[in-house]
Amino acid sequence: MRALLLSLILLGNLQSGLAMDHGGMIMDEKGMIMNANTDRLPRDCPKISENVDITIHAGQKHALKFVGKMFAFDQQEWDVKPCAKINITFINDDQIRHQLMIHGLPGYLYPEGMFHLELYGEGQLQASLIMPSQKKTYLVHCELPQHMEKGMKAQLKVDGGDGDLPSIPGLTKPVKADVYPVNWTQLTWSVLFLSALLGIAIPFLIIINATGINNLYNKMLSKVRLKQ
Ligand SMILES: [Cu+2]
Repeated sequence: MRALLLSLILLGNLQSGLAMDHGGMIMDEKGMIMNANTDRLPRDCPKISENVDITIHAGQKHALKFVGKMFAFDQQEWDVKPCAKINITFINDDQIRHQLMIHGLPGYLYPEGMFHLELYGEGQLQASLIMPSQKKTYLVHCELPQHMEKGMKAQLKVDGGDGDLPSIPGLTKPVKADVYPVNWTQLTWSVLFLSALLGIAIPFLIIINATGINNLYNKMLSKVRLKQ
């Protein structure tokens, strides 16, 4: 019984310490890699044209430069040659979960046309993929709820791409821009009127007071001079 218990504990420890491979998916306690491809060539590629090392950071601090955004990658666009092998180092700078997903890849190499990296918190992982030769723009994003909408969206171009995707922070305009309408009530009109009134009155009051103080100072000065 004790031996059985020991072997169960040992097996549990082994499993938690090792990455598990489920088909195209490799996962451990820190993250997941799905559909990585280091050597299978796309049908339209006779050979790998170039090896590109790309480091991609994900996190809230990378969104600070974009107004109204909360999450972002540190870069929003990459351009590679047809049939390039991309070696990605994905770094999550946040304590929360982030993904790096590339969509629109050929399904015979990447099931559901997708390459997917995921980190459950701060950390990093590495994986490669080989791009087809077609001149195309691929969507790169984090699919967690509201992460793409809040800025975690980018594009990967092969051979200059076949256009730009909308709503890439700092790069392209949204299809439908956000609008923030004001609900004009009596209260908002009153606040606006009062603010305008104060804006006009305060500089006048400062000028009048400054003249008054100046006059008083001059009077005192002349009295002192007279006494002398
Ligand atoms: Cu995310």
